[in-house]
Amino acid sequence: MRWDIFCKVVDNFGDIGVCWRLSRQLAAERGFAVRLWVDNVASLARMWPGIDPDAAAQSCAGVDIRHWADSVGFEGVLPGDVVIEAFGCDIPALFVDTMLKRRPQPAWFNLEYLSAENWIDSHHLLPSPHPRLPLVKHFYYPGFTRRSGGLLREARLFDARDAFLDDRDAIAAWWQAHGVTDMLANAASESPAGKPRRRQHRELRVSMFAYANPAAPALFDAWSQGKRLVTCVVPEGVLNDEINTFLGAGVAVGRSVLHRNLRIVRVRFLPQSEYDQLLWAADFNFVRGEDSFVRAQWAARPFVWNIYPQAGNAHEPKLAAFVARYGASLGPGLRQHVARLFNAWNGSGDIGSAWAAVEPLLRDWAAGASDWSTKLAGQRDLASELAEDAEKRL
Ligand code: TRH
Repeated sequence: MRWDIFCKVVDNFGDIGVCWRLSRQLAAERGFAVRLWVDNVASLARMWPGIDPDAAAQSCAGVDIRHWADSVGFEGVLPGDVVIEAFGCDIPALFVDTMLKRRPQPAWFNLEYLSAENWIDSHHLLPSPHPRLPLVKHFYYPGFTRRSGGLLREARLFDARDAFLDDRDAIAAWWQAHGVTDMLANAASESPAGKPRRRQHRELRVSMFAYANPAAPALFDAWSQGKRLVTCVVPEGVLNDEINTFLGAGVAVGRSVLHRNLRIVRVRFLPQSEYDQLLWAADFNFVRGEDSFVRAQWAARPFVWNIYPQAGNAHEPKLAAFVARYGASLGPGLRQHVARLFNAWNGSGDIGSAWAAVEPLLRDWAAGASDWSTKLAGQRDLASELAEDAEKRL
């Protein structure tokens, strides 16, 4: 099958992050010819090495990438068998006209944003007739239930994750390559008694990807005053103001700053596949938006989600729906503390005390996160569901 996937980068990296991941998977696992139209190739180039931000057309990872510039007229462009309009991005009128003439007509989907809310199930695959033309597109809702469109998950993802996690040398090399040195090993060997540190004083490694977040300096403060060393790895461009507020200065890429018991390490913005490795290697992940939020769940580690803030607090029911669904799979003693932490990180409640309450439970949470990941993987993945549904419509 030939696919056309259209993506407009509204802001941030999630729109193109999702479209790129879907495109790569359809090409690699199903052998489909995928043409990805994106209006901002530069943001794709930041998350995948070897992509030329200025090229009008190029091929990478088996995907035909096209710059969807205003000047692209779409005359003579033949639509594929399947057309994906990501996140309601409005595909070009001329392209839609050509879709009408094509036989069979392409299967046309609007790929929607992910939500854990219940209404997703009844809206998934609902038809949306074109206002002028005899063409129908269908809403495609990713989600956490079998009745939804599922979540993006590559066929070999868990194998890759587990192979990485089984290889201690690979993990150590990964940290080293990203400027995270083993401070506690040094500290133990230098200590006069020469004794290894007690277990509860072990270092905690955290990755942090978040929106501008007033809770961040307070959490940094709590960590810096805690008993155990926290290493917080923050990608380039993330939480600049918050780090400045806390330290009184920024941290340059490739550098780290130790403040009492908190070490902040600034890494470059990683390629998408390396970002997965960060999520796997860390003990705890802070993620945001849509794609990193899903990847943290496949990483099977405890995590906190910074939801994309929407006008009129429209994101609040979405956050509550996920917290309820996720919490239901964790033990009763844990779920209230996890909910408190999610809420505090999203602006409601005190982050320092929320962290203090959950920290002793991190082992239980790690076990719960692993169960959650396994349970979710029992659902079919989004690319497979989508491909199957498209085939039925052709
Ligand atoms: O960048 P985001 O905030 O994107 C958001 C969401 O999609 C949101 O729902 C949408 O409305 C808004 O954009 C417009 O967060 P998200 O979804 O996690 O996307 C980040 C992408 O960047 C994801 O594919 C992972 C990738 N990434 C890297 O490749 N390297 C990195 O170092 C980091 C931190 C992320």
